[in-house]
Amino acid sequence: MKPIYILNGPNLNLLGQREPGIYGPGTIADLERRCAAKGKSLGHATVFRQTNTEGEMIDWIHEAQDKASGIIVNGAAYTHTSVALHDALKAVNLPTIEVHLSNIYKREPFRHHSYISPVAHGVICGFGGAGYELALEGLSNILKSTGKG
Ligand code: CA2
Repeated sequence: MKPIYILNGPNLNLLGQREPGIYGPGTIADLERRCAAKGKSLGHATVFRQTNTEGEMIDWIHEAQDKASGIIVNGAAYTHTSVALHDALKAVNLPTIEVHLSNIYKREPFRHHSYISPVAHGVICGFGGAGYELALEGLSNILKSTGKG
């Protein structure tokens, strides 16, 4: 079975260093470990990556087309700006769950629009790192119900 790709956008490498009130105390390495453990418990390998560049994120989505069973994506600020991210996710047509640590609808109005949501199966936000585990459960159920997991 192909792994689930978990792709994280800009500045998420700073988790645990600043703004713990918004994003929680955990680091990106903690998040990666949590995802690997949750994935394993559900029978899925995970590939966890973070980038500060839009093009790299798009290259990883293209790579996922052949190498992944599904995608969990926290596009970070690109969520609110990137038509390119929207187009890439639409093109690869893999089951995709959008995740945000914070509740983007409780924050500034510029965070209320997502270019990812229209091409995602579902969206989870406001649960901190637990949202990634919920996304893994949801994606695992989708893959099992479609005979791909
Ligand atoms: O809540 C989320 O997961 C976000 O995707 C995080 C993005 C933000 O632009 C989105 O609106 C919501 C920002 C990630 C920046 O992460 C930081 C972590 C620690 C310190 C500073 C930034």
